[in-house]
Amino acid sequence: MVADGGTGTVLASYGRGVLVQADGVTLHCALSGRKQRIVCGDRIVWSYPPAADGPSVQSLEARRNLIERIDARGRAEPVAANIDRLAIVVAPEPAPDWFLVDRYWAGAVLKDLDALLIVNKRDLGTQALQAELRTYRDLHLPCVEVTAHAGADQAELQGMLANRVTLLVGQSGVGKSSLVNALIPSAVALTAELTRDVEGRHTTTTARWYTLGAASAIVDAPGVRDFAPPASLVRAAERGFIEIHARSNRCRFKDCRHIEEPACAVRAAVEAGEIAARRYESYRRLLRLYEKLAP
Ligand SMILES: Nc1nc2c(ncn2[C@@H]2O[C@H](COP(=O)(O)OP(=O)(O)OP(=O)(O)O)[C@@H](O)[C@H]2O)c(=O)[nH]1
Ligand SMILES: [Mg+2]
Ligand SMILES: [Zn+2]
Repeated sequence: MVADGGTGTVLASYGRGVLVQADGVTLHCALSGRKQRIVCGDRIVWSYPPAADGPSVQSLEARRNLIERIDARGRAEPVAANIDRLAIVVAPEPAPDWFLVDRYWAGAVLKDLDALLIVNKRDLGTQALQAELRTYRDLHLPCVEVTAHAGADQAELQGMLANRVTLLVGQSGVGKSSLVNALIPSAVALTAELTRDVEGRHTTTTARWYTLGAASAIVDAPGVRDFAPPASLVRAAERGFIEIHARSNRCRFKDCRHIEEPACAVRAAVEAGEIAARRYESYRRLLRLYEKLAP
């Protein structure tokens, strides 16, 4: 007996419909009425309207948060909703883009999400990454080294992902979908081996929710290049860098951008080696990006 309505969680959102998990079953629901923008992680109310071909979404419950990325035209585009934590995935291969990692972390801080750095493909050797990992560990960003490949012990990662909804982000090819498959053997998330686009890469094209337990889930998002909060938050760049934000109240000017202002405590800290020069450069790049995008 199939229920004729209820609440559910959106596992994935396609152009014209959504995949919903409701009471242990998975349903395809059409979008009804006005154009609803529903994303992975949304909680919705669905029903079977009389005389309809199938179930449809009736309403959207209030979101705890909405994670957006910046699309190619600089506009915010929703990726997923109701997320607790951002897991930033890097690997020895492809070589990490640490500026992108900083940007993801800044995005998490600004959305009040916990953040976690997952170093995948440990089997390839992570020696070359240790200096940068040290920077993050010193800033108390949890870092865990794992491998998604068969037989690996995922207990530590599983423990870190428990009781939360975690969004996996990171460059294409670092192994986000492979991690999903390692953690949830029944998941069949599409990895580079299983599907390839015409250029032979970029396998995950839409965010997808995978339930891990009663209170935990992981969301596999496409390998996005820019994942940042909306452009209206120019001053936000600073808040996203915890060590820069912590020193900004010691700058002479309250609205110091830490670029060329005199008596800037942030630049002094960079010169003294208390703030990593590369993190400061990341901050400058993010600030420039926001200023370019700002209306
Ligand atoms: N050596 C090694 N290779 C891995 C590991 N995890 C994943 N890979 C390989 O890395 C490649 C990319 O993995 P995917 O899981 O598709 O990467 P993704 O991050 O989901 O990529 P996008 O969906 O494009 O964002 C595949 O060829 C995987 O087999 C690992 O732990 N070790
Ligand atoms: Mg993928
Ligand atoms: Zn300053």
